[in-house]
Parts: sequence; C-alpha cells; structure tokens
Amino acid sequence: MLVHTLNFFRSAAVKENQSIPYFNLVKNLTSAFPNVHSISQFHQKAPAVCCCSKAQSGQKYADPFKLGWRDLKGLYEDIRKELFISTTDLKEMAEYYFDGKGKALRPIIVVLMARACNIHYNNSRDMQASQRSVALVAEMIHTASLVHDDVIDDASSRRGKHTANKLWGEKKAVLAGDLILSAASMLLARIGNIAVTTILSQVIEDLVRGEFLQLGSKENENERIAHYLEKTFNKTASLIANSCKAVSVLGCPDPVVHEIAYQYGKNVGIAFQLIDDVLDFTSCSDQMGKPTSADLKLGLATGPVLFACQQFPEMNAMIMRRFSLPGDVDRARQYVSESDGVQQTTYLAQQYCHEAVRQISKLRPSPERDALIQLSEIVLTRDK
Ligand code: GRG
Repeated sequence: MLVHTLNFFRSAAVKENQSIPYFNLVKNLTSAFPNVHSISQFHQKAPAVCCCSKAQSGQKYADPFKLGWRDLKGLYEDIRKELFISTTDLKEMAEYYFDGKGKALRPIIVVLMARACNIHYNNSRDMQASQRSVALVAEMIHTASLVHDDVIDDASSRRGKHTANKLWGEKKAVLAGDLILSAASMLLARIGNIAVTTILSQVIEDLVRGEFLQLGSKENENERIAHYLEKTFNKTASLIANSCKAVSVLGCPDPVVHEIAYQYGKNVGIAFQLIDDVLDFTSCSDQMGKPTSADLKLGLATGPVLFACQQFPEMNAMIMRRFSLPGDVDRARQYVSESDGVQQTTYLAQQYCHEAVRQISKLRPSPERDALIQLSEIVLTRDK
C-alpha cells in the first residue's frame, strides 16, 4: 500500500519534500474529524494537523475569517446589487444563494491574497476596489456553478435548504445560473483589465471541462488517479488559483508573485476538494447541509474509493459500472471503511497544503500571508 501511495505521489507531481513519516501521519489523521455543527465553527476551528513550521512552534496566526471579513463587509448586498434584474421571479432565484449561508471561502482567500501581495510589493496597506471586485466575481462564478451542478446532479438540498432546481424546476434554475454568470462577466468587464478578464474567463472553461471529465471513467487503473486530480483541479482549484492570480496581477507587476499566488490557490483548492470527497464518506447530511455518500450515488469514484480499490481490486468492476447495480453503493462504502482510503486521501490533501504553505511563505511576512497559511490548515481539518 505504501508503495502504491508513493508511486502515486510521484505521478501526481506533488513536488514538495515528503518529510512526514507516513504511518505516524495516518495514525494522527484517523482522529482528525470531530463533530462540528455550525458554520461559525468552520471559521474558528483550531487545526488538528500542523502543516507548517510556525504552527508547530506554537506561534499564533491571525484568524483568516476575521481578517478577511474586514474587507468583505456587505459582500452579499454588493453581489445582489450586481444582479439588477427587472423580472421579479428571476431576481428572487438569482439572489437565492447570496444569503450568507455559504462559507465564502473563495472571497476570503482572494482578499487575503490581495493584501498579502500588496504588502509584499510595496508595503501598501490599501486594497484596491478592483481587487475586492475579484472577490465578488469569484463568489458569483462559484455560485453559478453550484446552481448548474445541482441541476446536473438532480440535487435536492444544498447549504441546508432546497436547491433552486427543486424549488423552481430545472429550466429556470439553469437560466438563473446563466444570469449570475452574466452579472459576474459584467462586473469583470468593469474591472477593465484584459489580463484579469482572460485569467478569470479561463476558470469558466475549466469548470465546464471538469464537469465533462466527471462524466467519463477511465478503464486503466493507472490513469484513474491522474484523471481524478485533473477533474479536481478543473472543478474546484482553478477558480481559487486564478482568482488569487488575478488579484496579484492587479496589485503587483512581478510575474514571480503571480505564480506564487496561483500555486497557493491551486494547491489549497485541490486539498479543499480532496477533503470534500473525504467528508462525503465521514460526515453526516445535517452537518454538510447536503446529502452525503452523494458521489457514489452519482456513480463517481473519488479519492477514498480509488485508494480503497488498490487494496480491494474487486472494486474495479463496480467503479467501471459506476456503482449502478443494486447494493453497489453499500458494498463500496463497506470496502472504503475497511481500507485506509480516507486516510490516504487526507494524507494527499495534506501534501497539497504543504506545497501551498511552501509557496505562500515566499512572500514577505504579513498578517494576511500568515492567515493564508492558517487557512490551509483549516481546509485540512474542516468537517463541513
Ligand atoms: C456555470 C460556471 C458554470 C459552470 C458549469 C456545473 C459546472 C459547469 C461545474 C460544477 C463545478 C462545481 C459545483 C464544483 C464543486 C466545487 C465545490 C467543492 C463546491 C462546494 O464548495 P463550498 O463547500 O460551498 O465552498 P459553499 O456552500 O460553502 O459556498
């Protein structure tokens, strides 16, 4: 199993030194998911797994959510202002998810990255209005993609409430998602920076590609993990990576800083999705605000299943038929629970977070830079 894991890390191009003893880590990680029941606790939870030297030395970081919210006051009101729509029911649908019930992870990362880059470049304490607009655009693209995703998956609940497709029907939900996307595009155009427009437009292509990748499965076992990671980048990490890059471009002319911002966002984004996939196995629906075991029911083999399959090759057939026979979903869950698929996926997420921390540590120290380091730990230890 260890050989499989290490080979996998090589093929997945996790470039960082792997200094953590594997078995100790797996032991620690098995107790890393205590029960948390409110969103505010997602924001405040102390890290259970350290992934940077500063945290190990006991030094205190700024709370990323407190620090980030200083620049995000009125975020949802401002987004709703962007959705100037005359048709009442379309407006109600488009505004439905901008109610403060999401974690706002993307805007938080964006404003922290903006300030970290500004301080790095010219010690500036000011955040530009255009950088804040990127935070709004990121949340709007994210929300539009959730609305469309729920239609594709025929999902009934999200963030603890009914999905738009269940309330208004699929056709109207698709149009509401389109509308949010068009409002995001207009805001992006008003930023008036061609490089930023290009960077954030790439995200939309990546989201669509990610969703397409998810529709297909790989017969070849060796290709499956690469396929899974590519999908993970496209569906989740591209938005975070490119939003981070966009604010760095607005704040600083140095391409080295743009790359640091991008790499931080990419690595944290992949880790976030890997943990999301773990939570689909380890969390309960109330906690997540959406049904769990959803991936298996949709026929998707995520990290925990792919690793479990290395231990139990009999899972191959189930993966190929996308868990479509009666009993497949329960059997796959059982295999996952008897394997160390969850621990290995969490370990992999930790490697990505290490890389994120290594990248962001290249910036000049600032409370915002340290909050981004702290955030990478929260991503690892979150349980909703
Ligand atoms: C319309 C832009 C657009 C895209 C169409 C449907 C689609 C292509 C892409 C789906 C992308 C998607 C929904 C990825 C899932 C990403 C993810 C982990 C979502 C959950 O993020 P959280 O937990 O959600 O941050 P909250 O609710 O907290 O905002």
